[in-house]
Parts: sequence; structure tokens; C-alpha cells
Amino acid sequence: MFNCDEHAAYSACALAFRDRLILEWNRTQQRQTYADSKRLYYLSLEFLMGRALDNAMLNIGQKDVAKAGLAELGFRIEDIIEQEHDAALGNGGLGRLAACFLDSLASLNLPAWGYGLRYRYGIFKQEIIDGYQVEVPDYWLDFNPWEFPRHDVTVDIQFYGHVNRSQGASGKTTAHWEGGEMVRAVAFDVPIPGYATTTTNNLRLWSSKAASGEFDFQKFNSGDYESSVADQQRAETISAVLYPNDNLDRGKELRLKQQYFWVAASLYDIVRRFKKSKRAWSEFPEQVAIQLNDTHPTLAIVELQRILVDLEGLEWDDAWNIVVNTFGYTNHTVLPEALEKWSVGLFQHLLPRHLQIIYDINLFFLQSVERAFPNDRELLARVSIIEESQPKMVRMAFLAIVGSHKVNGVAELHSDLIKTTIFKDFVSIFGPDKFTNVTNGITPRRWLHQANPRLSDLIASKVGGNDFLTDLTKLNGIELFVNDKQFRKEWAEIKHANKIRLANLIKETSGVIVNPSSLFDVQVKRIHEYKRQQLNIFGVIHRYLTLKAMSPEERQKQLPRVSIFGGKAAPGYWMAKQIIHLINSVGGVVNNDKEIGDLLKVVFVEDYNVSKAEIITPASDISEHISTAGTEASGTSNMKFVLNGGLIIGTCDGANIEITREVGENNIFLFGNLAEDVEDLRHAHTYGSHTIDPDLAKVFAAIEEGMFGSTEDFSGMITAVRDHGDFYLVSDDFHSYIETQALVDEAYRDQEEWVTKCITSVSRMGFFSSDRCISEYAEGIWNIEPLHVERDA
Ligand code: 26Y
Repeated sequence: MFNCDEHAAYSACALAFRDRLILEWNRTQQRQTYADSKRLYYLSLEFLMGRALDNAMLNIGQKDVAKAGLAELGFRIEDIIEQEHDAALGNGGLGRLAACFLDSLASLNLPAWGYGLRYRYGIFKQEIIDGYQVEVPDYWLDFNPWEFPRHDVTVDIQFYGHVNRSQGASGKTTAHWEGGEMVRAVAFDVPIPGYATTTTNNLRLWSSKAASGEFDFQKFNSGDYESSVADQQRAETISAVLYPNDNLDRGKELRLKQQYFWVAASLYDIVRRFKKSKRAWSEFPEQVAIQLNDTHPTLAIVELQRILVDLEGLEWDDAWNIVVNTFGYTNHTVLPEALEKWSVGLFQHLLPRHLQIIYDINLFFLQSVERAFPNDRELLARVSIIEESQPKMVRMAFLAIVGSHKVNGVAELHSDLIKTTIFKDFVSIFGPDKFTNVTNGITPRRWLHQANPRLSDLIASKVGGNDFLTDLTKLNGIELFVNDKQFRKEWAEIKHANKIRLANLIKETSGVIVNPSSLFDVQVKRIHEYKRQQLNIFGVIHRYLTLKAMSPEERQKQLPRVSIFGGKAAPGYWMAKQIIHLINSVGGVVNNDKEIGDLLKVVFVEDYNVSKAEIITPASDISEHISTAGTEASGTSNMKFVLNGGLIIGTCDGANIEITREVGENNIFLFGNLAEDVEDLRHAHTYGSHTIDPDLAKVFAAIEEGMFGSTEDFSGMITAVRDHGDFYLVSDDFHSYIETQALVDEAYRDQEEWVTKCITSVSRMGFFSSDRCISEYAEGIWNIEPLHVERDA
């Protein structure tokens, strides 16, 4: 055979499965068009898909065939799968949730499309150099067999310009948005195969290019070559790069351009499809449901109103009824710094007609509030879509609420919090029924079957096959085997094998050698002060100091632990970068301390992404979900870790609370202050005396003595806690955290009991399937039903 290397084998394999997908994809789309039933459109600026080949093989049910075929050619299937570049078009939780949702929508045979942007550069690749994060561009499109350019599907999108009004024969004035510049949106389609079904849905990603084609020929011919290329590049810039901020709004003009570009192209597409059915406009919400993944696509509300009023000539109120009944809005955060606002001036410049429509939406909304709550000027100011600040700002979350028929949070606590804090006034105005909860979920296909095949097979052998992968509540069948010796033994062996696999990854990527028999303690997620990686690393330092203070005999009795961190910091987030640096500096000292040996290792896994998560998640003994109570809307990795037979140390926050309800209080390690007490504690820091926990003070002293190198670099992290109000309550929770970590050690020593806790927990995780979650959306918000696609005989 001529030179067929691993990459060539990957291409061959991907192209073969892709052919199969194309067939089912075409059939699904034809069937959906023919049935003409209601469809869901999921608008998300982020889809954190990870790799596609393994998922495609498993969903089609042909992985074994591929494995045998590749083996015949002398390849290991794992090596071939690893050739693929992650599709990393997202930052973290919100983007990965969108990917899990696509998997569930297809697996449940629901007619649904995703709409997003085809970024040329996904989330940056993280390198750790001298302990610091360095960002490297992620150019992922070299060879991507999973996308299909649709040069026949394009939309020209307008920006800037001005608005003219004219009076028609009927005396009605219409607005005309004129002038400005055009950018062309080109569709790229990605097939989304369901698991064990022929349904293959579509994810449509838009790419930008100059509307005039390759060059502006007029400029080109008049000799202005450079500027014609510059125009082309300017247009392509729109879809060039994913903004790497997670839960942090920076208000950049290009980001607003991205949002409008994507929203306008998607709506044009959706409306075009609806118009083919020749139905009355009033039927639009019976055919179309659009879900807004956070406020990033909120402009869709304004754009649909514009299409209906300006272009299709509907009356304002009729159009508005259609709009509100079409949209649903999911909120993913209560953090004020993540709530999107755009200045009125920027809107006026970029989208002049949309600003007018927003003002009108706001006017009619405020009038209705005024009627219901007369003489409450403060209420009007509080709920106005326009914030009367300097400069004036458009509050996107308020616009999303006013323009949607349902608003949901992503875990019970979070949904309660938005109703009682940031959106309180809107509950009074619209009534409580508009606000609801849909607790997040994860797809068991990727996060159990694919990431942890041995555990998945062991479970299947006890619950009567793979049906649990489509009905995760069937997991409870394994509780019967919790005392079965052989089952427990295999269970423990699988965890150990997964830990060896992670130990190998750690060795390859960071050079640190860890003992797989140690307790693996994992915190992997975006680096953010509210997620409190600083609490974790301060705890690690405390452990190190405690070990150092022990006699050798006492030390020998301690339980060996590996603290594993991973996650990216937004490039402009200075404090998050300092946290990464401290973790690496602590690792540098601890890992080389001969006295300590295997008792404590500290590793930072560079470039945490979906594919690394698939290796890390199944290898965890205890994972950390330790956000300040009330700050983490849900969390989804908490679900993944427990589903893979790991336990959790966590605060009473987000979905941790519901996980506790399901698995039982004895099977989770909760600590720290409650959300309801956070406000008072913060108040006390600012106005009362703020005492630092004495153990934490010792940790600070060690850092300040230079135990981990440059004290300057870490002083910001210390003063944030000690001198600047400790907004995230690190000091308040430190003692409780340390005590609870001691309980973890104690529990882990009793391996029999530990395994019982793990098996029991997994058996009770059925609730957290994204299938359950998507079914709740389908029934309670979208009103859509499954559509089965027949397989050819
Ligand atoms: C405004 C903009 C810069 C922005 C960009 C990304 C704002 C927010 C985000 C991302 C938010 C996010 O990922 N939120 C997470 O959503 C998950 C899925 O619901 C939750 O599990 C998680 O708690 C929440 O932080």
C-alpha cells in the first residue's frame, strides 16, 4: 500500500461515515419539509462540539465495524479518532450545553436546526510557558469533512446607513433602511446524527465574505487594488474569531456586528422557509419556535419585528404578537458583568432602524406598565429597555424578556434567583407563569458511552443492554448490584484504568508523574474568580504546609492526593491569569519536594477542551464545584463527573443542589455559606470588620514569604481577599472547605464504602440527561413533537 498514515486513515474513515450521514440527513430534511410540522431553531453564538467521528460512529452504531476494519490495516481506532481537530466554537458551559442539546434533539427525533457562526478561529489554544498562559490561534479548518459549504445559500446583510420614511397611498408611513454597506453570509451545514435513529438534523453556520464577490471590481480596475482587498478582509473579519470571554461582556463593536450578521442571516432563512408553505403570517408561531441561547441573539426579536412591519407590511400589534409567541429566552447567568448592554450611540451608527424599533418596543412596553402600575416612575426607570445612563445603554436581557413568551433559568436555584433579583420587576409585570425553570442536562452518549466505554458496557451488562443510553432513568437498575462483589470489582478496576489513562496524559503533556492509586481531585472549567480556583489552590497550599509540619511517621499515614486543574482564562482577565500562574508555581515547588513525594502532586493540564474532558472526567475521584453560592447558574460538568462514578465536593449552588436531592446527602460533600447569606456577608466585609481565617492567613504568609516564587505576582489575589472586600467569600468558606476536604480523605480511606457511594450515585443520575431537559423545553416552551424518519427497506 502507498503511504497511508494515520491522518489518511482518519480522512478515509470520516469520509465513509460522512457518506452515510448525508443520506440520512437528506432524508430527514425531506421528511421534515414534507410533514411541514413545527420546527425549533436554536440560536447560539457558541457550539462547543468537540470531535465528530467517534460520535458519528457510535450514533450510527458502526464503531465496531470501523475498529475491525482499521485493525486490519494496522491502526488502533483511538489513534485515528485523535487525528481530528476539536470543533471548539465556544467558551465553556453555554457552548457545550448547545452541543448536548443538538445531540438530544436529533436523538429524540425532534425537527430542529441549530444556527451559529462559522468562526475561522475557535477558542484559542492555551500554552503554559514558565507557568503563564499564552494564547495561540486555533485555526481548525484545514481539513474539516463535517461541514458542507452551501454556496447556493447566501444572504446579504446590511449595516450602517440611514432611515427614510415615506407615506403610502393608504396614508400609512413606512420606514426604509437605506445606504450603508452589505456583507454576504454564506451557509455551511453540519450534519447532527441522532443516537440509534435515522434522524440527522442540521446545524447551519454562517461565514462572512464581501457582498461584491472576491473584489470590488470598480476599485480594482481603477487601480485601487489594496483597498479592494481590504474591503474583502473587513467583511471576512465578522466571522473570523470567537470572542474568548466567558461571563464577561466587553461591549466591542465587532461583537455586535457578529450578532446582527448571524441573527439576520438566520431569520432570513427561517422566514424564507416559512413563506414557502404559503401560510398566513398569523400561523408563524405555530410553525416556528426560536430559542435564544442567552441574550447574544436578542436582536432576532427586533429583526423579526422589522421584517414583519417594514418588509411585509403587517400592523405593529399583529407583528408583535407573532414575535412574542415565537421566541423563548434562556438566561445563563446572574453575574452583572455578564449582562449584555450596548450603547445607544453604537446602535444608532450600526443599526439605525433597529434602534428606532427598540425605542418603539420600549415605549409600548412602558405604557402598558404605566397602565398596570400608575404613578410608579421608579418602576418605569428600573424596567426600561433603555438605561438612562451616560451614555445611554440598551439592556439586552430586558429586551429578551419583553420579546419572548417564556424565560427560563438553567437550574432550580438559578431560576428562583432570577425571579427574585435581576428580573423581579418583570415577574410583577408579566406574572410568574412567564418565568420557568429547565434544569440543564448532558448527553449520556458522549459523556458516558463515548468517554467511558468500559463503564458504559458494564452498566449495559446489568440493566439489559444499551437502552439506558436513551432512557437514562434506567440507570437505577444498577442499584440492585451495589453489593455484587464481581460488579464492584470491575467497577473499581475501570476507575483505576481511567486514572492510568489520565496519568499518561499528564505525563505526556506536563512531564509530571502521578501515582494512579492516589486520590484524584479535579477542578476543570473556565478560570473565573466566582468559580474559585483560588480557594482550591489556597487549600492545596494549606495541605502542603500541614504535611511539611508533620513528623515523617505521621506523614506516612496521610492519603496521597493529586490536585488536577485545567481551564482557560479570558486573555484580558488579569486575575484569572494570576490564578493559573499560582497553580503552576505551587506545582513547581510541591512536585519537586522529596519530603512530600507522592503525598501531594499539583498539575495544571494545559489547553483543557472537550476532548481532554473526555479523558479527565472518567478519571476523577472527587471533582470540585465550589463557586460562591448563588453565582454558578447550573454547572454541567458536575453532572458529567458524577455520571462517571466520581463524587463531588461543592457548594450549595446551581445544579449541585439538585444532584444532592437525587443522589442523597450522604453521597456528596457540601460545604460553605448559602446563597441567602451571601448579601449579608458581603455587607459585613464592607461595613464591619473582616477577619481572615487563621489557616488562610498562614497560607498567605507562605506565599508572601516567597515560598512559591515572585510574591509580587500573587499579591493581587491575596489583597482581593484580605483588603478588597473578599467579594467571592473565599475567607468565609475556607474553614468549611478544609474541614470537608478532610472528610473526603476519611471517606476515601474506606474504599468499600466509597465504591458504594459511587455506584449509588450513578444509579440515581437519570434526571440529568439532556434528553429529559430537551423534552421539557419541547413540551413546555416550544410545543414541538417528534417526527420519525423511516429507514429505507
Ligand atoms: C456577554 C458575553 C461576553 C458572554 C459570553 C459567554 C456572556 C456569557 C457567556 C457564557 C456563559 C456561560 O457559559 N454560562 C454558563 O452556562 C452553563 C449552561 O447553562 C451553566 O451551566 C453555567 O453555570 C453558566 O456559567
